[in-house]
Amino acid sequence: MGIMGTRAALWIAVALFVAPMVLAMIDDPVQVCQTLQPSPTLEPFVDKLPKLKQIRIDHGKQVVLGAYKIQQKLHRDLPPTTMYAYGTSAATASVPGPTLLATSGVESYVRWENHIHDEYHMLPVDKTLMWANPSKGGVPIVTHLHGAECDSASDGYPDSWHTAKGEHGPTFTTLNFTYANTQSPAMLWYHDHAFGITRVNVLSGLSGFYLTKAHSNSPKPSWFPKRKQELHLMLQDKQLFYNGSINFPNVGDSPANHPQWCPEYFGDTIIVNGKAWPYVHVEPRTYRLRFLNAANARVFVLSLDNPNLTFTQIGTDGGLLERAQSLKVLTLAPAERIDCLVDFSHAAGTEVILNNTGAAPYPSGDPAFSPPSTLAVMKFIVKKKTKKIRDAPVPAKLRAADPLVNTGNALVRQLFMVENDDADGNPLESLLSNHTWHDEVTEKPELGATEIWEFINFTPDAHPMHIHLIEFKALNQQPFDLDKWTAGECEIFNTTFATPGTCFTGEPIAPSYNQIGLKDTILSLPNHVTRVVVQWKSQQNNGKFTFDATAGPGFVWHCHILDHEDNDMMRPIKLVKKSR
Ligand SMILES: *[C@@H]1O[C@H](CO)[C@@H](O)[C@H](O)[C@H]1NC(C)=O
Ligand SMILES: *[C@@H]1O[C@H](CO)[C@@H](O)[C@H](O)[C@H]1NC(C)=O
Ligand SMILES: *[C@@H]1O[C@H](CO)[C@@H](O)[C@H](O)[C@H]1NC(C)=O
Ligand SMILES: *[C@@H]1O[C@H](CO)[C@@H](O)[C@H](O)[C@H]1NC(C)=O
Ligand SMILES: *[C@@H]1O[C@H](CO)[C@@H](O)[C@H](O)[C@H]1NC(C)=O
Ligand SMILES: *[C@@H]1O[C@H](CO)[C@@H](O)[C@H](O)[C@H]1NC(C)=O
Ligand SMILES: [Cu+2]
Repeated sequence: MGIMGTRAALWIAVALFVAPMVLAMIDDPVQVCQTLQPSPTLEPFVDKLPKLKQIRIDHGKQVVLGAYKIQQKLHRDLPPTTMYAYGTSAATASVPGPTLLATSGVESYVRWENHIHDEYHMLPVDKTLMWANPSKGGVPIVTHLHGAECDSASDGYPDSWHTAKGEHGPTFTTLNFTYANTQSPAMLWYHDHAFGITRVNVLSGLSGFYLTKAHSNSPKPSWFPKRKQELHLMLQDKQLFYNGSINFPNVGDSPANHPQWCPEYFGDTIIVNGKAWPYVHVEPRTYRLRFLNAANARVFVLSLDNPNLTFTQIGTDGGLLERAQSLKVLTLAPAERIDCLVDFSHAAGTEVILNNTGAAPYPSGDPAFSPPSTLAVMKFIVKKKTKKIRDAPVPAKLRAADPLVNTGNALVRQLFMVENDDADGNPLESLLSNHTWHDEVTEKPELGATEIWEFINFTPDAHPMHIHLIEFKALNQQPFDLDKWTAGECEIFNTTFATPGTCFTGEPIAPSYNQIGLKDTILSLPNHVTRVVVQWKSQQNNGKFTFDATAGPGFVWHCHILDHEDNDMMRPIKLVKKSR
């Protein structure tokens, strides 16, 4: 894998010679996994960063949102792109969908409707994978609020999908979702989670931001930048046809087994809030940048091309960090969020590019998936300094430290990741602990229990592991010798570093800078065991969920590389009542 196909090379050659006619060119209908025809060459930084619509949902009344088929211009020089999008009507639906504004501790009610009337999905759907497969056709969807504490009927369980024709999956009960909002104030996001087609539904546009702000009885810290200086940035990558359509492979790596499925989808065009490489004007002062990686598979490693600027990270998936950390790069895997401050006064009157140097796949990297176009994300145009603006300094301590968790009696779950190949060595599937989605439920935590989950990564790729319902915290990570383990020369299960015959090559080490804080998604590196502490309780109400978390179809844990999740790298979770 990895060498560019001759077809792709030819297209580059053609594109170079007839650049002015680029948009009149004809697209190749056959798109092979990993050798997609390059997108048209587009000038970066010509589109303004779109302002996202906001909808308050903290007033106790139900808000109705639908999924619609829309046309959206992703770039000045590109014809409109057909997308699936969330909104309150077909006319107002957009990618990203509207930003939903909730308040911590205040329930909100959203009815999620499906108004996509296509008989077939606009992107290729591989019917050999596990998938919703509605008998009457249509595009199944079910919306998941990523990072939320909510009952399982409102969690977007994959089998709770529904189509515009009213057909639905076996665990479907309602379109009317209730969000408890008992998670800490944080930036969550909603996105489709339909069984086996999440990768094509999210790539088509079905995602949006969901902000939970602190309740008014816990005032906003004075050092928070004002609303006007807060940007929500959804990062994605797409491959596009000359006619503007999304290019998703229709010939897979192992076509005899999976005609269309590819192990990871990487696009050469970077999209922020629905525009390719946008720009934004900023004042020479401190901004709060809240990043979300909503890509299928690409890990972004972000940096600013002005050495005077530093990211001050203040939060992650589940809310504020205990202490801020100063960083020159941010590593952001699919579904992760980073909340940070950047003081643009140190770059007044200049233009600053937000770069990406993340290897794709991460961390090994194949240059074919990181063409020069993927090195830039967006541009900040910083105004000249006219008057002195004094932004409040960030305190060293952002919030009270979390109480220490006693893991003495914690149940330890040893969970491992494998990638299986076909006879020719082409990727076939990715599994969790050797189980497929349909195997019996093995993760049945007791309500209120504290557990240690060990993600043992036997693959060459990093996997962003996501657990629904709760936020967890990284405990440590520990390197091991994969070659020795693969050769059967050592043991990893139930061993410690001190055990003779162990595969570990070192003591447990501290979590990486991108693993700290309250997380719902954590990048589990190859050749490492990543240990996290999971507490099956609410972040409010003394740990008691405001709903019965043991009721309904349950929850899931999975890899957030969407192409993995759709091909069996997802498992059910069924909470059970405390046994005594
Ligand atoms: C765009 O081009 C692709 C590739 O040829 C084709 O499959 C698709 O139908 C076209 N889309 C539109 C809207 O014309
Ligand atoms: C769901 O919401 C719709 C629209 O508000 C309402 O008509 C319907 O009765 C609700 N269904 C249930 C089961 O609450
Ligand atoms: C960095 O800051 C220094 C001091 O304010 C300034 O002289 C220099 O031009 C800045 N560099 C850039 C690249 O903006
Ligand atoms: C950042 O992006 C710009 C614009 O594409 C590019 O010229 C520059 O080389 C990139 N820098 C890095 C470190 O990738
Ligand atoms: C060792 O670990 C495996 C995998 O988690 C588990 O099934 C088994 O029960 C463990 N054995 C012992 C002796 O703890
Ligand atoms: C997973 O299953 C494969 C095929 O059945 C087997 O060869 C392998 O040993 C299993 N891996 C583990 C860690 O149990
Ligand atoms: Cu994965």
